[in-house]
Amino acid sequence: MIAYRTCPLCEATCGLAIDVADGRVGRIRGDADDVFSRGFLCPKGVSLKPLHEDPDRLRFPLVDGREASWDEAFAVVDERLRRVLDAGGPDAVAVYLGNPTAHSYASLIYSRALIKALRTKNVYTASTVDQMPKQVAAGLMFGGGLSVPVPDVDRTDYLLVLGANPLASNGSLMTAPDMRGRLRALRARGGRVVVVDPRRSRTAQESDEHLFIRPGTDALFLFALVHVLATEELVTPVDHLAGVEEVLALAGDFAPGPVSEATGIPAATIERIARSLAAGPRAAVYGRIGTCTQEFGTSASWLVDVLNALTGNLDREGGAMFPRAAAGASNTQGPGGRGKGFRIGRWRSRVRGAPEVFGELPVGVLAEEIETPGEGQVRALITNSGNPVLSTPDGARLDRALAGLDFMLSLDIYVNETTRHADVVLPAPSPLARSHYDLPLYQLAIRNVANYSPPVLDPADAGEPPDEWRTLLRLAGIAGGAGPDVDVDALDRFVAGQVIQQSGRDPESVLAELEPRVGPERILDFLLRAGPYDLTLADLEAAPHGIDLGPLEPRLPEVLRTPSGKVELAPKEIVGDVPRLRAALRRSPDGEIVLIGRRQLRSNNSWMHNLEMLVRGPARCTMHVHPDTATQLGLEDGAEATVRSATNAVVVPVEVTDAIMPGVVSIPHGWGHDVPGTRQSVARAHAGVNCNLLTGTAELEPLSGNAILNGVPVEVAPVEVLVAGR
Ligand SMILES: Nc1nc2c(c(=O)[nH]1)N[C@H]1C(S)=C(S)[C@@H](COP(=O)(O)OP(=O)(O)OC[C@H]3O[C@@H](n4cnc5c(=O)[nH]c(N)nc54)[C@H](O)[C@@H]3O)O[C@H]1N2
Ligand SMILES: Nc1nc2c(c(=O)[nH]1)N[C@H]1C(S)=C(S)[C@@H](COP(=O)(O)OP(=O)(O)OC[C@H]3O[C@@H](n4cnc5c(=O)[nH]c(N)nc54)[C@H](O)[C@@H]3O)O[C@H]1N2
Ligand code: SF4
Ligand SMILES: [Mo]
Repeated sequence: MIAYRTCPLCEATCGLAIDVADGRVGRIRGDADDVFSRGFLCPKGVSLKPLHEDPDRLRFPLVDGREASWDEAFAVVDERLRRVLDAGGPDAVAVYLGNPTAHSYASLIYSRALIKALRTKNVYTASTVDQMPKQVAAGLMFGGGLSVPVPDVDRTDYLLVLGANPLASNGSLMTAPDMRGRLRALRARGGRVVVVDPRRSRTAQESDEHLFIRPGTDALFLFALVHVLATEELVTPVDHLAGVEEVLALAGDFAPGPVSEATGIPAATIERIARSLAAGPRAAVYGRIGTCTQEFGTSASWLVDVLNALTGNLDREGGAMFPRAAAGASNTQGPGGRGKGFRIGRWRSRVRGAPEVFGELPVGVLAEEIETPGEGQVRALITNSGNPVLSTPDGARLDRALAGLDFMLSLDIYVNETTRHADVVLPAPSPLARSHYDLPLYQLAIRNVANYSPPVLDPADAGEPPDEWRTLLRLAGIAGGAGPDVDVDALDRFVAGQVIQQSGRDPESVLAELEPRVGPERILDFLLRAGPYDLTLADLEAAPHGIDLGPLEPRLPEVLRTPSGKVELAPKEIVGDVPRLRAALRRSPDGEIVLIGRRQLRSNNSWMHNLEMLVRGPARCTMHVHPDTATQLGLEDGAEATVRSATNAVVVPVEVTDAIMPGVVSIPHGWGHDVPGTRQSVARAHAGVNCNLLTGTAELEPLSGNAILNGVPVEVAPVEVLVAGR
């Protein structure tokens, strides 16, 4: 039998065709009939089989490091969590949600239920080491955190890419399987791809033009483009904008001359790029993680869409467009065109007063919230699908803080650098033993698509842990004071009822219509019915290769949820941060070495390094250094270097390459698997170093609270080889 299933590992949502016989998984190929991915897949898709079979993957709960029954594990959670809650109140329990929760609709929906039951302000996610600046910019400009315009890659003639490497990452905040094929098609139809990156990435290699940029200076570059549009009278704004004059005035200070010195991009090039953007009938600017996880992440994210708007490309075919997702998008709910907007800082973190955004606090403050005594101190942590010791800044400090907690619970499929600290670890079923729907990712897709996958294997027959939504509901029961044996089905019905009620419908009658579905399927069925295409889950079940709902269509002004009913091109919060950016113009980068990251095709942040097929071959956790910089610092290819930042130091092998600009070094994140107490034998043998020992938490991007992971000043020196006997 061939089972069809969407790959849950990254944002590309590839269709997989999986051979299954007698409850065993055979070959995994790309599904040639998938309406979106058309047979494309990457090496990670194939690795779902070894992931399913990995003996290190947890099948049973762990309590204090030993295997335990589910009932025993929940009893321990109830006892120890209650103790912390009784002593410290709701805020004494923090929650951290990691990246895979965004790829699990069950985890997304039911983690919310758990957080609600906990009533804690200490909610943290991987978003603040990732895309929060983009969400803040979108929230302020368009009124919704997921109202992020995506480049209409299949129809554009000019694509300006900053800080993204979709040929390695397979795309982010831009769901688009097979970006290589799509970029090649773009160029084949006479279009142009320009990549701005401190590294000549794989994407840059496939582009028409690559510009090296000094890390952290994208906002300056983008402002200079706006400056040129203004001075050369090339502005052709789209309708429904507020604040055009204000933005153009602000751009006055960012002339190509001074910006060229800060960014390293020649003034003439800046002028030419601005003219090309303005001239092309269909152009799109796209910025991703390199433009987010840096000092000016929100400004850079904002300016990307300012440029799209001022060149007439926002919301136009071939420009940057708003998807219309089939399910769960808040920008498809209600009358539209106007809304409550978005506010930063409804509450603040206890120790340094960092503002809340979208209901969470920056993960960069988690360690200090654990360490600092006083009322509201975090004494327990629940992690779900996260590895913050490797993936968030100042990993060493967080590691120490976790060791000092009164209680820690992790929902995870491995014992890794983070979950080794947990009193209790609760596993999840293999991706092949659960259903799947990409609730957030279809809100960011370059075509409107919907695709649901039933489980490939029956979890009970496959000896897999229970579905994660059941685990999360039992935990919600504990958090709410109902003890470890809450009636999961009743609570599930309550959660579904709440979702239905929020959309203004009558829970009882809708619940009756949705019978006999339960769990995330029931909620998905409802969200599809309440969505803009009147689909039902049965429609998706009947279409195993997905349903193509067509190319993106213009959505202004209906997509907006701002109080003014306009696109806010000059939100006061962002305008208020422009002086900080202006000051950066006067900085001299001379002689400074800065650290950036990079993604690798066969990695998935920190967590797929335990699969031999993805880690074999030469060690990948190396530091890229330009030949001139290597000479200047006395570094040799293949030898080790010490890298020291204000936070910490690591020793890492050097790889000399001219694919990185002078003065910049790059270490990939997600490595550093050589700590004691983990249970990942393959990853341990390919340990690498944790680059987030070097990144710090002293400064966070002020508007979004996002961590600054790129452009970190470092000192680099060869490791002295000690000669024995002398
Ligand atoms: N320096 C630097 N640091 C970075 C980045 C960078 O570019 N540079 N990128 C950042 C970004 S964008 C992100 S998203 C973060 C990621 O940061 P995290 O989300 O904290 O880390 P991951 O490595 O994705 O860890 C995922 C965890 O989920 C577990 N897991 C996988 N599947 C499941 C499941 O189905 N259920 C459960 N319960 N657990 C599961 C894995 O075992 C692993 O422990 O890292 C960030 N860190
Ligand atoms: N294979 C693989 N795929 C993944 C992941 C993975 O770990 N491995 N992680 C997933 C996750 S969680 C995410 S968020 C996405 C991210 O997807 P992308 O945003 O495409 O991430 P990267 O591939 O890291 O590309 C970021 C680029 O930014 C560059 N850069 C660094 N600093 C700067 C800067 O200051 N300015 C500019 N202009 N560029 C800079 C880096 O050199 C790098 O080439 O990928 C997802 N897909
Ligand atoms: S590109 Fe992403 S979605 Fe596609 S097979 Fe690879 S990991 Fe899975
Ligand atoms: Mo991410």
